[in-house]
Amino acid sequence: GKMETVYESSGGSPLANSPMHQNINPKAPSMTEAEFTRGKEIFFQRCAGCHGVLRKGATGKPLTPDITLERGTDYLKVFINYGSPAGMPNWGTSGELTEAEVDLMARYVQQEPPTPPEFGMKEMEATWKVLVPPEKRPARQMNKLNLKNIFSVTLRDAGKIALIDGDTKKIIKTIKTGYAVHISRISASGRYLFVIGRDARIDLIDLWMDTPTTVAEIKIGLEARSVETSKYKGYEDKLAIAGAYWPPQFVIMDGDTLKPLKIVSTRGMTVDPQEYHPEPRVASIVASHFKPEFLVNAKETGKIYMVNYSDLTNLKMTVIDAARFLHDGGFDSTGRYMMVAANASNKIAVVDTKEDKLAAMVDVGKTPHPGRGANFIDPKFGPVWATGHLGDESISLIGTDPVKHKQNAWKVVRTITGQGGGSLFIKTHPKSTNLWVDTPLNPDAALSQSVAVFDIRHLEKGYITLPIGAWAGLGEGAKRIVQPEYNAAGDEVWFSVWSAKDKESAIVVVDDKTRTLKAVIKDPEIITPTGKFNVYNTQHDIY
Ligand code: DHE
Repeated sequence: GKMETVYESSGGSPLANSPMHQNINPKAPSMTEAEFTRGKEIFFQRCAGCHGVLRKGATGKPLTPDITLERGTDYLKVFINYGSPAGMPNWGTSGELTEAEVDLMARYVQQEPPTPPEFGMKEMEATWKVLVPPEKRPARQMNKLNLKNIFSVTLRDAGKIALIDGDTKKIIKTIKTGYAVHISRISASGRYLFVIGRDARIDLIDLWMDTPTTVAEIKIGLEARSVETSKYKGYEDKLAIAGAYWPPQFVIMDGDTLKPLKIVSTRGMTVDPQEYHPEPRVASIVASHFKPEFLVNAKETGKIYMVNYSDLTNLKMTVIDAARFLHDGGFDSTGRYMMVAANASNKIAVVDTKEDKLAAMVDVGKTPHPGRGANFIDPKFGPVWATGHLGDESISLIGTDPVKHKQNAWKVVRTITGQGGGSLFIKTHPKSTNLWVDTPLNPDAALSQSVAVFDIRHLEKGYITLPIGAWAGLGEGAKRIVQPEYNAAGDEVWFSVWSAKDKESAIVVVDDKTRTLKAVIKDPEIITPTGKFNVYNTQHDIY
């Protein structure tokens, strides 16, 4: 239970403060208005990530009143207090919730779930700002920065990103963004940086200005995690897309102004059983290199939308049935196949972006969490894409070459053992022979504060661990090591040392060849660093 505790409680939800209709179920135990408000706040901060805003269930079980009323207050209190081996955190005994809060939440989940408001074109347009119009922007790069090797670093709890010069390891600038930034993506040309906050605010940053500057901004919903830009030939930098958790929808925008053009709802039927779902949240999005298409993963329905953006009026979408609870993923080394984790189904879905169809569903370990995954050549099995897991210590290597290694394609050809469960991200680089696997959510601090590294030429030899947390030389604190990311040259790998907001954090840079410490980046501005996105690698989907 502890792993998920950290994962889901790592920050507040913007939905907690949104106005909502309160519909008190007469059969449910009574609550005052103030208690209901507090319950709503705790639910959106701690519970909605797994159970969904409408409590229809996702990674966690459904918690609608038809179920919870039958269980009753006492049963629910025990469950909330102690958690379960299936992954429900022990909110009470871990000290995250007080006894009174446990009691309050047991009563709250027996009420009808309040529905947050919708967010359509009118609301988006009201938040949309073009701060520097395209005609006032430079026609060429005005600064002397080596743009290729800049890292956009999420400063999660500061609501900012830091642009760090990968050559000098100096902070170029920190930029105010949305609340609890989730990811950054780079336009096809490498000029525009898109940053999305958990509050669904997108900041568009122009890296060509004298100093990189936010040139446009919009909010596309109330909660979101993903943003991407058009990468197909002829559409470079033309369009952007963002996916929302609430309302469940995605929006296509102009790539240089963020003007919202087209909103598509993901509400509809699940793949299996085929039943209506009111809240299919948009998880990861990638841009096809083979067609003018975005691939949009809808978590709760298990559907993958291949959205053709060449004609927004006569929108064409190929809808692929994968499996439920799609979350994160990336491309194989050729860029043709998209690999995405259906995490609660313990599967990886493989989509052929040239043929627009499902190539395979591959069974892997418990709760795969690849980030964008890692591509390399297995000495025995040929090209593979790998994922680690939240739920176990295994790393699954899937064959990705249906031409020269047909017998291995879309099969787990090898399973290697990492240092433990609670892994979020795995990484290598075409120029490297190292495979890095983090374990930031492992309950054992010795594991969450270090990283495992395999030699991909000798996978059977197992891994060694590097004490990245200790190398950072920080004081007390969580010091979770999260998300390896390479520099443009592929000879350095960067790790976030993620501590609490009021504790010192750092970025540790390791020399990839010697696996030794190269630099520690510390600064009072480096607060809760999590994701790091190297411009060149993100632009070209290199991982
Ligand atoms: Fe993430 C990627 C959702 C918790 C750091 N995260 C993603 C993506 C999704 C997602 C849908 C894929 C985006 C894409 O590729 O288009 N993350 C969620 C959640 O719903 C969840 C479980 C809980 C929540 O409420 O947010 C969650 N994520 C976390 C964390 O706790 C992390 C470690 C710290 C944080 O910022 O909150 C975290 N997520 C990241 C990072 C990526 C990411 C660094 C991008 C990795 C990459 O290499 O591409």
